[in-house]
Amino acid sequence: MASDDEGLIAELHALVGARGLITAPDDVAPYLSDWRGLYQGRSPCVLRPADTAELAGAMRILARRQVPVVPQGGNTSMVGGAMPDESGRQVVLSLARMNRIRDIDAVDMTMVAEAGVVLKAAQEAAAEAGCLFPLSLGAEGSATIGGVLATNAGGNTTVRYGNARELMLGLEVVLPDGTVWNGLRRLRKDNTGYALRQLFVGAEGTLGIITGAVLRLFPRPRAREVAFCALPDLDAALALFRRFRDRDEASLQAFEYMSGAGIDLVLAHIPGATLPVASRAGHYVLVDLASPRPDAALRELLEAVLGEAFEAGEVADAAIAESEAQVQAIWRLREEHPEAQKRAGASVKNDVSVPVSRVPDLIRGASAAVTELIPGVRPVPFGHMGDGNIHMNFVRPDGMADADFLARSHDLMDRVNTVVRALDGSFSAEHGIGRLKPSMLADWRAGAEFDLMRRIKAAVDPLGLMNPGKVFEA
Ligand code: FAD
Ligand code: 2HG
Ligand code: ZN
Repeated sequence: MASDDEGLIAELHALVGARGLITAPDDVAPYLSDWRGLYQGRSPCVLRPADTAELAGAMRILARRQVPVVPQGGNTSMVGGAMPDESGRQVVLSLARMNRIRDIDAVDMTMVAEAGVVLKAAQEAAAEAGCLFPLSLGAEGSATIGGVLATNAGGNTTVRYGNARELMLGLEVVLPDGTVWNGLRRLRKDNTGYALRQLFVGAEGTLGIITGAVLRLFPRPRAREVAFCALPDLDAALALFRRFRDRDEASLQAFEYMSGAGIDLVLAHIPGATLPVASRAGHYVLVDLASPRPDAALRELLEAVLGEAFEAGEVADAAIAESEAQVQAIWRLREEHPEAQKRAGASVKNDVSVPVSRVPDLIRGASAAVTELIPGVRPVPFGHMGDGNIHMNFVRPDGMADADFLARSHDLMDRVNTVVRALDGSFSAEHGIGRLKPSMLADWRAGAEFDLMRRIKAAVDPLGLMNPGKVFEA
């Protein structure tokens, strides 16, 4: 260990104590690799402060010593956002110990949660109070409130409730120099100058550390219906979405697309997964309807819309969940897509969005463009069709070595992005920029927009210590 590191560790240890600092290499190791296995970082230690005051003190030490900081929540980033680089200079800052729910107010419909609260724990606390915290995603058992806000996570319910930024009213943030900004206001109207809280949402830890948040709660659903539908083609998926939206937009809480290839991977690699419809199809959607009104008659709505769609030839077969266990089994087919893909071999992910009306064009166009580049590649598009965000992913061809396929990642992503650009879309819908996509950001947002981002970064983090190499190139 370098003597600089020894001095730093001694000073941090004096502040946060043994529970607040991990230094043994075996214990530091789990913080240094990401879920996708794309990056392997190095760090002299992992800082785990107990509260905001300790964290602020640690930030003052790090700023004085000019040590870069990498905030980490549940470490579920899909773009290497929470990974330190290979220099061994960057300190990982884990928010895991700051996991208290400070307050729930069922009149104001708010929850004050610390950054390290796991998303599922926040959902459960809201449910215990008779409310709903609607953000929902496959990694919710590990992802944290700090992480979902720092990435402006979307997930399955964006179509109804919006992204993480729409679910947040106030923030507490520790700035790079250790200043604490307490903006934990629970107001629905608060036009007092710049909306600074929104600056930190989606900033991926490059401007400051989110330590707590006021989250919006909603009435809990008292009626729910979930269906899994097999469809003949992509245009049918769009037509079905329109039918539900036109009939009762407010009841649509998720509309998720899956391809035949994706479902086949789930059935092959996830033990216990079974197809709820009679035969396999090229395309599927999961429809989740919910309402706070117990008399919402969602079953009638679902059957009426599916009946019309059958008549129109848009739905080939459908299964409606008859129990909570069946709801979970249907959702599992969707949520196990990332894991099934991981088990199928190397894959390249493109978290892209287009206007909803262009989703069929996106899937067809990107699949064709990448198949032309790499014959035999397996397109596995899936995701949040109701908000236009499709995970336009590709698994390596059978028989191709993982490394050979991954060597083509950038060419492959370029092909997809060309299609996305032509459809007025975005190269990053919900996972963020992280370490994977800074060059894309510089390219896509070049000009006044990128220049303004850089000026904000320089103003808030003049020493460039906050999560270097993420969002902006190192
Ligand atoms: P981390 O991965 O630890 O960090 C993410 C970024 O936020 C990093 O840049 C990190 O430095 C920064 N950060 C973390 N905490 C703080 C903090 N307190 N202050 C400042 N910066 C911080 N994302 C979606 O949007 N929708 C999905 O449907 C979805 N599904 C997923 C499914 C799986 C199986 C997996 C593995 C990931 C999925 N993700 C999804 C990606 C991921 O972005 C989310 O899981 C989540 O937003 C990350 O939370 P986290 O606590 O794990 O953050
Ligand atoms: C999801 O929607 C996540 O399941 C992960 O955003 C997507 O694996 C992916 O590409
Ligand atoms: Zn997603």
